Amino acid sequence: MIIVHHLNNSRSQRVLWLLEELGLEYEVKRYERDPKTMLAPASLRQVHPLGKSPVITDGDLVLAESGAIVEYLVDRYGQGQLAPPPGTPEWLRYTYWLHYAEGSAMPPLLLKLVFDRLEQQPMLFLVRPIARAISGSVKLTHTEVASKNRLEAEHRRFCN
Ligand SMILES: N[C@@H](CCC(=O)N[C@@H](CS)C(=O)NCC(=O)O)C(=O)O
Repeated sequence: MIIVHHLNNSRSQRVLWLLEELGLEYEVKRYERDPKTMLAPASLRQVHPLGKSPVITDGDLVLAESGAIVEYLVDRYGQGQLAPPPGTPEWLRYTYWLHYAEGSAMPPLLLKLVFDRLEQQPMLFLVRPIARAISGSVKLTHTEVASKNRLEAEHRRFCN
């Protein structure tokens, strides 16, 4: 039986979505983030040393990294569904987008999340404008403009 070690509000959704698409049976073991730090509980580290979610177990196999889990499940249980045949141009494109999600799309989104949170934190009145200026500058160069330009370029290349 496949067990999904699922953290609330996490990329584990990618895995649950895929399992539903493939119509597979699975169990969900739930973990809750620390409400202050938003980090995963230490118990997740006992499943996999990365200590992050998602992790799946399937018999003796313990696998982390959502992209690797997606590849494993499609390869092991997909029976040709959801992935094009290896070696074809469609397969290259599939691999590209699979890795794009974590490799290029997620870092700017995560930076934005972190800096948005930082701006909401309680801080001294005098410090707030400085924190906002730094945060605004990072978001502008590393999140909004960067991710918008990148996405537009990707879409022009692949979707026309
Ligand atoms: N690249 C990893 C990222 C794993 C990751 O950062 N998971 C987050 C949830 S989306 C997590 O466990 N955060 C809690 C923590 O870092 O303690 C993947 O795609 O699985």
